Amino acid sequence: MSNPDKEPKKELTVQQKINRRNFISFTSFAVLAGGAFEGWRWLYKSPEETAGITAGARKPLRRALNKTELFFKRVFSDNHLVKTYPKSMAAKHVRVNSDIGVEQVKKFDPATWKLQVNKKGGEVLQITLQELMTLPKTEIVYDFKCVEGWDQISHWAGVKFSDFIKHYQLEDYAKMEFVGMETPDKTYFVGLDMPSAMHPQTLLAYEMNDRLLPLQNGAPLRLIIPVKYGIKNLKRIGTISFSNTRPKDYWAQRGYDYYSGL
Ligand SMILES: Nc1nc2c(c(=O)[nH]1)N[C@H]1C(S)=C(S)[C@@H](COP(=O)(O)O)O[C@H]1N2
Ligand SMILES: [Mo]
Repeated sequence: MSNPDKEPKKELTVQQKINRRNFISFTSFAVLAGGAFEGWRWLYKSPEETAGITAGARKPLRRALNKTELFFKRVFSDNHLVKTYPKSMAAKHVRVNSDIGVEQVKKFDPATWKLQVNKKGGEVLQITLQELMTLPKTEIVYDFKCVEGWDQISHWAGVKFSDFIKHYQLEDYAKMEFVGMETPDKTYFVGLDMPSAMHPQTLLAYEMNDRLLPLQNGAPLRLIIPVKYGIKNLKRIGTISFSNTRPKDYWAQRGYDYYSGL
């Protein structure tokens, strides 16, 4: 004879199981929904990033944006070449746009200028223009684009940044994430992601239209980085440095996109 107490007890256990499952699914749903809401509130309430290189986004959002940016950089930066044109299409009168750090034409003496490359341990490599001109020369004719809405096909020549890295045995530095460049007076400065700096069309340019650069266009040496908008094409390079953190960038500090790629 079976124990009469056992049957109802077993049924209760089944009922309990059902109850427990209901409880689990409802609470999980509530927890997830609550989590989503809390996540949104957390993002909404979290502090804004420190204004500097970039500004205006919540800190966690900026972290996510940086990740996304990195993803697209990896997908698009490698080996895509900017369209080039025949020399005959290059503008004879090249625009002179903005002149921060290059305005003092009289005070600046291109003859005594040397490119400074900051190395580890405070060591500074000093390179003259004459020395740079002994390296292989690369030319490019491409459509230079300014964020202000103009573009112009222009002709430049100089040393490929990647050739420069090889020649001065800076390969270890090129393994870092960023390059920073500034004018000798440090009033204009740009930060570049390494893949764009090492892009085969990026030049340390000293010529425009087959002549040495005019001062207003960046003599003695300027950056020509066709994968970026004009703002990144620093005129009159004073110093080059390497880092794994974003170097300061003049226009990014003023709200423009740090990457500023085309
Ligand atoms: N030192 C320095 N480099 C600079 C700038 C500047 O103000 N100072 N302006 C940038 C911008 S916004 C553009 S569009 C190009 C213009 O180059 P260009 O004067 O040779 O046409 O230089 C870039 N490099
Ligand atoms: Mo520009």
